Amino acid sequence: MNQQEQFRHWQQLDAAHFLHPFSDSRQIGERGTRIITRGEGVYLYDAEGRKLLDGMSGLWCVAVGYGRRELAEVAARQMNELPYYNSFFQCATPAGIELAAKLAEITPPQFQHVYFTGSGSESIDTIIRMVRRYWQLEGEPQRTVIVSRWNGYHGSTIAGASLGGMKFMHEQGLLPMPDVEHINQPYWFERGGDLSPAEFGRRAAAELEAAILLHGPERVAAFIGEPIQGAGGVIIPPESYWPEIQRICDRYGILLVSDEVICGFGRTGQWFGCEYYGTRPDLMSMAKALSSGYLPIGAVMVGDRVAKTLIDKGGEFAHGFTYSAHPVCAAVALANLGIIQREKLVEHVRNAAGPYLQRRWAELAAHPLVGEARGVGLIGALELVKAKQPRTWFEPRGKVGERCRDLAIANGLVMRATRDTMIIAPPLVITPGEIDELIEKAWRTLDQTLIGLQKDGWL
Ligand code: PXG
Repeated sequence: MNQQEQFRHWQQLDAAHFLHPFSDSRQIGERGTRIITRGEGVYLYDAEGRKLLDGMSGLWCVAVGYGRRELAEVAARQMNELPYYNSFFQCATPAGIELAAKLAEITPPQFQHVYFTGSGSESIDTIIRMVRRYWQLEGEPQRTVIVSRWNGYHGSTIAGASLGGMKFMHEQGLLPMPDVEHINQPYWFERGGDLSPAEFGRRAAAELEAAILLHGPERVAAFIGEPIQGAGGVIIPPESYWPEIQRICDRYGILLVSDEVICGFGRTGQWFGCEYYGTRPDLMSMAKALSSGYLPIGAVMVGDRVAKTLIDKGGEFAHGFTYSAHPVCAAVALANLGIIQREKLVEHVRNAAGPYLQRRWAELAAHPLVGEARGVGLIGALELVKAKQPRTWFEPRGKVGERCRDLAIANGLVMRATRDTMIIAPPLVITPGEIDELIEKAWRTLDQTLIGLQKDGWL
């Protein structure tokens, strides 16, 4: 089979047998899947031999870039030595122990304990069980309500999808689960109206206090949020938002949970998103860049307040996954964190790549389709609008984003579309030259999107 025949063959098998996450299978069958075969640095290669600059780090994962032989070698060594053992029943493996100690070292000082999982969703489920167990042990078992945000994303399990505020997920079956309360997101560009970002941020945070008072403070267990909402469209809260959320959590004694699945491990230019915003969470969920996506692994950092109660008063915590602290995943995660430290990638994002990307990204705001170009560190978003003043979206929402994404891929750039918000989060190792290439491809894509929209009567 030549390359093209092989590609078609894979597409046929895919359409016949493979049900994809968050995908319309009939549409995939009609249009055909994109099949990625290889990666090196910030680049991907597909089954047709095309080279793509991966502006999304896989799916917010591949912090150290593709093709790290070192990680492959660590995995092979660990597989030969001990491919699997569990961490139940008083057992551990050296890789799991060393990773736990490394995480205690690099996370904020209140975190000395870690609970391992297999993914971000499992981390969220674990947190819900831990939060409720904590309040039981503290003699307040009626504290079961968890507050989160509309349009937040916390995974796809029953609990993760419930805490998440994606209505279209809830609608597909009896969600959210009981005792989950959603408040509005701090999305200034969409909802800020005439308010300054600072005033809007304070009002968005005040919704937490209103939710607490609605249920009664004695009923509320925790608040959970992503420091910057990722999957929801890179919603960057005003500076006033997180300090106010922290103040409200402190005032009512409720636990603060920072979902660091996307913001963790350098994405913002700090190790963790909570450090970027100056909050002091009691729990953090992590996954993705913990292993740069080379193997699946997640974790929950358990702060001293919760850890002390669970350990001193709790006895056995009846919870665990077969693959908690899987030794191969743990060894690769440890080596991945070693690369991030050795190559000073967090500092690289903070001092070099982040500021340069943000400066170049801001230039895109001059494009007629772009209503706002925002970003932090190595995250960026563009709001595609029909008119800038007053802000007017294309109707129906989401179609223009999809067109723009397809054109970006045709131009050799992977960007993601959330409705009509275009998103990037490239690997932390991206160089200034690669950032220039990303911006140049994004401009060309915006120009082509505009011409297409004019031709098809959208404008
Ligand atoms: N929390 C956050 C903040 C996430 O971004 C999860 C939890 C769940 O992690 P797992 O490992 O169970 O997928 C995520 C996952 C997107 C996209 O389209 C984002 C995620 C997953 C799939 C798609 O941006 N984030």
